[in-house]
Amino acid sequence: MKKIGIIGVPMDLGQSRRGVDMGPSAIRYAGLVPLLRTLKYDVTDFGDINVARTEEPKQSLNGLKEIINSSHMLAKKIVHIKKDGYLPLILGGDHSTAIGTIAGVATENKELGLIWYDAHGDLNTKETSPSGNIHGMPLAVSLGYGIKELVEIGVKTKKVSPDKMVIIGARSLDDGEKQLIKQLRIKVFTMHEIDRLGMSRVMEEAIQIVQKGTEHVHLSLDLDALDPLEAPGVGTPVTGGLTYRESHLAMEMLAESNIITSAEFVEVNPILDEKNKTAQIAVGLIGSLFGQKLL
Ligand code: NNH
Ligand code: MN
Ligand code: MN
Ligand code: MN
Repeated sequence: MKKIGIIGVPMDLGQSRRGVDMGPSAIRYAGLVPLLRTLKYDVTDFGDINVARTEEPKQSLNGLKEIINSSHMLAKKIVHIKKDGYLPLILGGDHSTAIGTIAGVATENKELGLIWYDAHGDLNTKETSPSGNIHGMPLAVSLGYGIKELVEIGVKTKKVSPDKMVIIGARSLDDGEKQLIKQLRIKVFTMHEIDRLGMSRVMEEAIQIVQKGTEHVHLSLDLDALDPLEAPGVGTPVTGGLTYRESHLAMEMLAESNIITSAEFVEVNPILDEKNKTAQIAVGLIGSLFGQKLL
């Protein structure tokens, strides 16, 4: 039986709206573990990473110290459960948690494929960020750009190569992010490409790109990739997003391709949600990712 290991990261210091630290609980309450068990997985919930609280007023890069610490803890925990044969499933928390997740799944000698499913690029550095929020930086950090203490977490500084990754669902990019995308030639399936080609074609192309020459592929799914009409419980909603159906199809195609070796679902904010709707969507998508089908 395949083993899945769940780790929660109650982190809300990477951005300025409180409540996303309750995301892991909300996803658990929406029935994650029982669902994965009905899908015949051996599931262990390893609980939450101990994220330090800070009551200081919000300022640019506030929470950096805490994010560095919890990213180290998360990466270490992931390495440990992987050794024990678990597929790591991480529940956020704001997207700064991806820094620790990717540091934990990246290995010294194997290339990591990466799918970044998000309304945003998360490709800012301290210099380009308009907000100073670290949750807008994790993809840049994983590519080796940005704050040194974050880039240096894990076995190597550059966890992902630009040619082994894709961004899906983008519709809000800052100037510095656009520049980095051009410079590194990152493949971005914006909402335009998804409208034009359809999610099915987009996923076929995405799967080709991320699995080429790699043995492990990580899915980083920010719930704000979905349209806020369907997934309102996120801190930085952007209109014109992906539907629940498109996202289900994307997860089902990943399940069929059998390439995903780790995943994270982030940015669920129960305070901004309507009756835990967004957490329920997260659980539905996780189900599809792990093979749930009607018949
Ligand atoms: N790009 C903006 C920033 O750097 C917003 C990032 N917000 C996100 N990213 N939710 O996924 O602050
Ligand atoms: Mn052990
Ligand atoms: Mn994000
Ligand atoms: Mn986002």
